Amino acid sequence: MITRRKMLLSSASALLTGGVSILLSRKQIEASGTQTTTQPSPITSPTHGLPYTPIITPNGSTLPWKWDNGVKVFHLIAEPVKREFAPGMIVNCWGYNGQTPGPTIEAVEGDRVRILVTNKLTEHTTIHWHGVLLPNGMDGVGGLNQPQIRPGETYAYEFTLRQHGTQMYHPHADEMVQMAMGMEGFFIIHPKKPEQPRIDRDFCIFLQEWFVEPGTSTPNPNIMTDFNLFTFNSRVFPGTAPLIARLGDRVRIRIANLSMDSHPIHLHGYNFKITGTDGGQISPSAQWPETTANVPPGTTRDIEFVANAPGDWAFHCHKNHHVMNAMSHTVPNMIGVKQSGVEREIQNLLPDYMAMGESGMSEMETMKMPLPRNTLPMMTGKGPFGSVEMGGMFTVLKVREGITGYDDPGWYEHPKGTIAWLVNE
Ligand SMILES: [Cu+2]
Repeated sequence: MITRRKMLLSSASALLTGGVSILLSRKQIEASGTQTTTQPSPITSPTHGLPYTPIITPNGSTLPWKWDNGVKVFHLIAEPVKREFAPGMIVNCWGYNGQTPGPTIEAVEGDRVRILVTNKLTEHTTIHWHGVLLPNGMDGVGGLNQPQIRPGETYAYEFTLRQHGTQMYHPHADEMVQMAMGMEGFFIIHPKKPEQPRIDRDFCIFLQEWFVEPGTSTPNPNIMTDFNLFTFNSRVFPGTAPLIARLGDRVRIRIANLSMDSHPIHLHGYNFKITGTDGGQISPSAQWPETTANVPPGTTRDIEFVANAPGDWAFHCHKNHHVMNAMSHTVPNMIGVKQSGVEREIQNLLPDYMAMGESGMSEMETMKMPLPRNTLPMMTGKGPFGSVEMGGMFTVLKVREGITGYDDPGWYEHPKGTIAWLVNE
């Protein structure tokens, strides 16, 4: 027996040598406004004339950089951040440069990079460059490879990129707390030789899971298994940005996981190949077709396909509890239990009592129960045909013919006769 309140609380609980770039001519760099000196200024990276397709971080951004005598200089600031998981819920996280995940670092194989890390947290931190091949003293394990970066200090990491692929960055200090609070980011290294065929849309999505008690705002890092919020780039559906592609685009989605669980990420309407991991490229002869990419903790997976099927295609974790928002596993299983007449009788004793779950949980969507503050509905999201009844790790791949830009094109308009229909018997 549960009351509405109890249900909610327990449940609802470049390679630059001698100043000469082999990737970007000096003219290109200047034309793009990138600084070629050490002048302090807002960093703006070049976006034109690049030998690669710039990464798209949905609900996020790319970390700007500037040249300093042939070195690409980046600056990460570790700090507390307030992150809106979806409209109606703001979470007290930790991250970098005001974001979780931190901004995506993008560079090219052969680049020499210097990454400044300033600690604005209340405790020490470090950064480990996960999967990046580098000198041991740059590996960022606090106590093992370097002293801890204390609050207020700035450390510089500098190394030459000897590989390409989808890598990550994250703290290697008080890991249990710092990663559970959202400290992580992509470190993407493009190949020196431009890819053929060229990728048209290159997305990256970071997976994370959290426990935020309903009615509160701060993740509890002590939780080991029973998480209640599951995010793509620290957003839950319907707060996750759709992935937009033009019909015929070659699409790559890079997925990274630093959570405590594996996440089988499934794409509807397509099959794809897993083309890379944080260990590097997978040779074409070793790739096989898939519709779901399992992404274990501490790894990345790149998936690739040609967007040849127009529509609004679901893209989500296939663990059922990872596509809903905060709920509890202490909810009794009432499926198939006849509760008629029971509700009124119990309400005499417990006015808040609500019979529920008899025919499934989708009714949760329509119950409109009052929610604790800063708490999202368990399953929600409006589609063109009604509620999508999803939350958590869910977004939509929108493939359209003839679009001239990548703004959200709205819902798919199905050709006549291509929607499932109601049969009158
Ligand atoms: Cu999952």
